[in-house]
Amino acid sequence: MSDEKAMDYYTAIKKAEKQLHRFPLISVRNVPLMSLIADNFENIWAFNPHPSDLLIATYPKAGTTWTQEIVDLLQHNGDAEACKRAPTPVRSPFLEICSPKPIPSGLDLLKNMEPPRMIKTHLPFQLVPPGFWENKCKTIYVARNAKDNLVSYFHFDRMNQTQPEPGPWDDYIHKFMRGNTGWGSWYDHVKGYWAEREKMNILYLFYEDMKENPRREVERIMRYLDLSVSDEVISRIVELTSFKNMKENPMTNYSCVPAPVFNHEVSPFMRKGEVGDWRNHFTPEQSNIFDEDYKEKMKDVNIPFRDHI
Ligand code: PPS
Repeated sequence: MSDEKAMDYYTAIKKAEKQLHRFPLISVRNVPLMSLIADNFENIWAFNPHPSDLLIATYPKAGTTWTQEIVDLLQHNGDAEACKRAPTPVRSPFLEICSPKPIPSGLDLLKNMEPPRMIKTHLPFQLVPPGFWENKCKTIYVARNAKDNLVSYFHFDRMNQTQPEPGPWDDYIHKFMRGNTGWGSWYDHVKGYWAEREKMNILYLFYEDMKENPRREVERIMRYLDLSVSDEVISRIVELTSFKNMKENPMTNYSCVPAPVFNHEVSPFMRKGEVGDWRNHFTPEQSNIFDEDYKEKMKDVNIPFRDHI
């Protein structure tokens, strides 16, 4: 079953090969989105989730896949085989993603799934379809410190052949600071969900906390979802969702998305999975410029980000 589903997805991408290229970004309410998403935004906005659906929201590269796997395992009492029924983007559709046919869009996949569904989005808070808040859907937001998030996004934009070219590293830093990357400003994104977390009952997690103490964070997710699994199952989930295991697992490592979408030879989807890799990329001067700008942009909030643990 799982091989079949992975193969459907893989084959659809191969079939769409000629229509795939690096799509430009188009502004939707001042947020730059991949043109295919921008063109279909009305349908995305109109999506009406079921109250039992769960939303996993992140700025790109903040720990989405990791959280999706933890949630799926929690919902299946740590059953690794059950969670190998299909690759991540089939088990947990990406709400706004649109691709040339025959690749199914996020909405296509959702249409054929019964609630409760686990839905991924990178949309900033103000662009999330209002049905999620009207129906009081549970929402997990994962945030990652700006510098590591930027580094991960830079490598992803190199390997993802449907996103704009990242260009040289130094230019990319400025692009990120200006909010000129897909899904817009990291600063506005993390602040948008932070401001709404209490009112909308959003579980706001940090990638660094998950790295520091995965067990504690898996337990937090479990409580938020009103689930209860044994200590032994928690230990198993922590092990199954280690970076090493997820990198080797074909259902979580995005090998289901081949070139010409993801060119894993340029940079693997499961790249390093570390906190502090930014130190291997930023020069001291780039770091100072970034920090000055960061202070200014983040002066109105106190979100406890850590760029090392
Ligand atoms: S996406 O494309 O936005 O859905 O990507 P996303 O899953 O949010 O982020 C990918 C980064 O998360 C790392 N990752 C992990 N880190 C630690 N442990 C586990 N289990 C794990 N799974 C994925 C992945 O390696 C990317 O980060 P970088 O820094 O590029 O390695």
